[in-house]
Amino acid sequence: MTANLFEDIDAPEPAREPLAPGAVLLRGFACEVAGEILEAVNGVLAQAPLRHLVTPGGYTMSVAMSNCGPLGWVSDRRGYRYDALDPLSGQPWPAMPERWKALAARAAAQAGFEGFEPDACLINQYLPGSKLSLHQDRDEHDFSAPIVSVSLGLPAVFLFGSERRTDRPQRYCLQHGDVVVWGGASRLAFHGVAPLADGEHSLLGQRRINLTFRRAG
Ligand code: MD3
Ligand code: FE
Repeated sequence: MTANLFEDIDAPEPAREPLAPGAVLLRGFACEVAGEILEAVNGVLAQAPLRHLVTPGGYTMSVAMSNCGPLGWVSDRRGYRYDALDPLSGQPWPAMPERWKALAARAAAQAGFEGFEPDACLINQYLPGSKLSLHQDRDEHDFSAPIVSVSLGLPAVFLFGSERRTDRPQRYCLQHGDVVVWGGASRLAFHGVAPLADGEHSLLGQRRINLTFRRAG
């Protein structure tokens, strides 16, 4: 038998690491296209700049955010919601690049979610010290669709709990190019990001960018 010692490496599918029921880590899935994604991020941010949103409780978020696609996630003193218009410009959010949609759909399919069609992409920028407190993503209409996240730049410690806020979360390091699909039983899990550590990334400098693809409407 002539076993192909490289068959795992040659396989077209990336390593699929199950994190929890419905949650799958695709390590390095977006590495090859990271440069191209970053160029498109810059294009989107030229139209819809990053901004620090205020929570309904009156706190200014340390993560800077923007969106592209038909819907964008926003927060202000009135609450969290998806809106078709950027409140800064009063204009629709920039279009979601077709290549991003295709990447998100391909990642979702790898995790068993066929036919994922995101209508919102939230862009989060973390600088050293930026964090995202433990929360659930529940402003979307239909929780049967997964959320696909793409991490770029500096690594982050991602906190992943259960549907109960009080359960102690697991910690994972999310690195440049990592893609995670969060669906099924993990869709309403509490999660967050620990304060970003200092560092320098060759492509992104002193920051981390996370894209989350969502079916919001
Ligand atoms: C698990 N962003 O934007 S991405 C968010 O790294 C958010 O910027 C983090 O949480 C970030 O809402 C984490 C990973 C992620 C996104 C959505 C999830 C994990 C999730 C929804 C349900 C469960
Ligand atoms: Fe979230």
